[in-house]
Amino acid sequence: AEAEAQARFDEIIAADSRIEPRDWMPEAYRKTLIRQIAQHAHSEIIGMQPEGNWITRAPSLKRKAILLAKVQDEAGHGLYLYSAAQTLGITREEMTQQLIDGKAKYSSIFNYPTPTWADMGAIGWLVDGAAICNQVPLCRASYGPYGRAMVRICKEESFHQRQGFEILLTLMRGTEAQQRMAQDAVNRWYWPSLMMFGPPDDESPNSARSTAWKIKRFSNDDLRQRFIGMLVPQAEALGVTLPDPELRWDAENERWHTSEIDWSEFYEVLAGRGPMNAVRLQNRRDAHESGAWVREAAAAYARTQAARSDG
Ligand code: FAQ
Repeated sequence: AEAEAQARFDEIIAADSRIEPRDWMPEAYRKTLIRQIAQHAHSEIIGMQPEGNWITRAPSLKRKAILLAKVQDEAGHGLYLYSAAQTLGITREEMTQQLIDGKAKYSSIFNYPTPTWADMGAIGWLVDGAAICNQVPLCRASYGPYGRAMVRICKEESFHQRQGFEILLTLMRGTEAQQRMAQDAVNRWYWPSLMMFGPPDDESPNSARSTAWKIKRFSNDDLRQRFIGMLVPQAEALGVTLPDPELRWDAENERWHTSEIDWSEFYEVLAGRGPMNAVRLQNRRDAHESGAWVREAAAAYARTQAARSDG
């Protein structure tokens, strides 16, 4: 029976069709999806902090309303993604516990500080830009609930990217000090945004299987290349410089030639030693503790409602 179920699974994958929660799936496929979707959800939730830092200090009412809406979208993405992971048999409580215990990964990018308003522009342009490059192909991921969640998330991410670009454009059309602030933010976020795509292909242990299962459609390095290709004309339009003196189109090999990415920095951040790891995790723990009464009240309300409808 197991062999038959495996054959059926293989057929669905080969036909580019979708695996749904009630379908049989190999345990390793289930585990890899739980890993990736939970990490993705955690990234959205932790990812609210760097920008949350500027909500009370946004330079105008309009900017504040836009930033609030964006950070709320991130919360929404986190919740969809936790729900998608739950269809695979893990609970929201387990995932939350793993995050606050420091046992779960989330994107390296959210462990960098946001000292200036221009960081809101750079995050929208670079971080959401990288997120879109990575996530558009995930709309076709073989697991139904994940792929479908990605469709709406990508639409919202493109609004996020435009608003970041527009913040930087406004600063670049402003005073010299504003232009310097924009360029400085781009300098700080550029390399970490390239690291969002994950380690180089020859150091990416999960890629081969995830590609065979049609969770991943492009390699980490291919998506990184595509992202650089998207940035170059946009940087020109903005009038900012991408902080890589070696960056050029290599026509012979049909790829962008770049300086070496500092992978030791990436692995340090993954090991919990990035500039903001400890702060991000502590804030998440504090928020979880101070929200305990809400969870208790909601559970008590659910119990009384259930008791009433029984009677
Ligand atoms: N940070 O073998 P691979 C957002 C880990 S966007 C931390 O290549 P895989 C929107 C990886 O987990 C950000 N860890 O792994 C937003 C693995 O460790 P494990 C979230 C990383 O899975 C914008 C190990 O390295 N997006 O939140 C990173 O095949 C603005 C080996 O790597 C997603 O999560 C990293 N950058 O490929 C929100 C997208 N890269 O698990 C707020 C979905 C790699 O074996 C504000 N995820 N690692 O212990 C993916 O597409 C994939 O998981 C990759 C990694 C491409 C990230």
